Amino acid sequence: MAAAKEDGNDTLDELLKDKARIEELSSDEEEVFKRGNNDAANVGGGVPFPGMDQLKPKRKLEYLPPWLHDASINLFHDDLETPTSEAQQKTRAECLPLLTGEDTQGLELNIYGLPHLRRQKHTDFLRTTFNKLPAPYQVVDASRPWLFYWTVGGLSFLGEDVTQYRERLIETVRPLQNPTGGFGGGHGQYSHCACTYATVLALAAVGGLEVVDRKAMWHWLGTVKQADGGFRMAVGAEEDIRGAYCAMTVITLLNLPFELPAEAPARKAGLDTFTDRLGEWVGRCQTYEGGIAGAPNNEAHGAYAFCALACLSILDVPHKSIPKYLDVQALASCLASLQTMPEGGFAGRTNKLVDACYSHWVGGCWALLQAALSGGSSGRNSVKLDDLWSREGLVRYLLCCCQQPGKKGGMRDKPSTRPDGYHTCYSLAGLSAAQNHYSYSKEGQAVDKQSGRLIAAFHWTAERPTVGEMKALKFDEEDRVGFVHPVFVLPMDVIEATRRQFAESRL
Ligand code: FPP
Ligand code: K
Ligand code: ZN
Repeated sequence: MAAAKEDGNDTLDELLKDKARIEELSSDEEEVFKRGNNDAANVGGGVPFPGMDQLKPKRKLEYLPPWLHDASINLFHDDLETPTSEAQQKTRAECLPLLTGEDTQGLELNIYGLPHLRRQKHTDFLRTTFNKLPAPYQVVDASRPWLFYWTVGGLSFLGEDVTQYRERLIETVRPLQNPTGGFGGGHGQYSHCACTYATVLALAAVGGLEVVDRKAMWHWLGTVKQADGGFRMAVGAEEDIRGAYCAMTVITLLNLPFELPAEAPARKAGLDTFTDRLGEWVGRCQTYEGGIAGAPNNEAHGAYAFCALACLSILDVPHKSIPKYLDVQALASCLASLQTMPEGGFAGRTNKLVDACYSHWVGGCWALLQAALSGGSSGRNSVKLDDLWSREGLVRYLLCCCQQPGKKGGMRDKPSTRPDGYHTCYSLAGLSAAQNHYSYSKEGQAVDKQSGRLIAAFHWTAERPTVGEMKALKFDEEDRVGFVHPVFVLPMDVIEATRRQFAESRL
């Protein structure tokens, strides 16, 4: 290949003259390329982005994906200016120099010019989220278990041993557990599905689940199950899809009976189990856009798509439950449209901005959809969902735009925001989804015949990328995040240990 100059400082014009390179491009790419040079405004869609024409990629052109070859082109520019379009242009402007290498932020780069994963810095950052927190964190006082999960989850994705936090975490969450079952966000607070989910995951990560009162948990979950099949977040609180996913996760990981307790109010409406009418209720959350809303008739949001797909993947084997209750094609096309250009990450909803946390909430959906469409056949070659989204785009967004440079580390929503535990945890989970392959085993069963446990979600396998795939996505083995369970969002080995821990447990 007629490569760009070795010093990597070629201007865009010099690179454009590289005829040999242009000849290697597909005709579409070539079209975009030429538009940049000629009368861009006359060609449908491609208009130069104001202020961006000065941008000079420092990285070799061959290492830039086609959509970044000419950063002055804005393929999706619309002349109508609104607060939404202004916010998008601002985001585009803050991301482009980091994506192209115009601004490397002083990060250490790999041979493709992409930043390495700052493993040690992110580890150090996550550890500080276990220290005394600054005053603004007061607003998350009722979400303390989330802070525990994001920290130990994120650390474990980075390959850290988090069992050192076992005793401390057990003693911290003990007062959050209510004698009537479940965990609240703080001492004296009502039990809540999200806090309970986060506590159970954090405890699983450190190997401390024996502190959970399983019997009380089962009774409490019976009080939030609704007659229409869904779950409330707490007694008397809103019913939404987070509740369904959180409750089903807790039931499965702790091996609680899936029959409802005798006193559960939903029994009066004729329900017998936690799973009754659940799939139908999840199906009602799918909207006209194809995406999933938090509850029937609400706006679709990518984060709820993950909750729906993961919940259905607990209910039954994904190739049965997902197509049974959802229009998979419509959902896949809706989620594909959430990957933003030119940033490469995902937005949470139509016409909103890219945000690193959706790397997990949306990026994590692909493995579940893949399993839904693969009909129980494992492996990467069955149905090619990879054609619907760009792993390369997501990896580049996370490594270039979302790593906090300098001393601090941690990962952030987008360059203009500050890193936090939530975005660090879910950026790493999303990076793992983009870098690795997850598939559902052919032999997957919904229910264990002997114990009656819901085991559909325990049949996932993970595979590392090949050397060729890592080259194509332009990251090195040292930048690879470990295997994150596609349904429970903890390391795969933690989920296997949890499955085994409760395999023989009865109430
Ligand atoms: C909008 O916020 C965000 C939502 C409506 C939903 C967020 C839900 C989650 C992140 C997942 C919860 C899952 C569990 C398991 C508890 P916004 O308007 O600030 O963001 P946006 O502009 O990106 O939509
Ligand atoms: K957001
Ligand atoms: Zn976010």
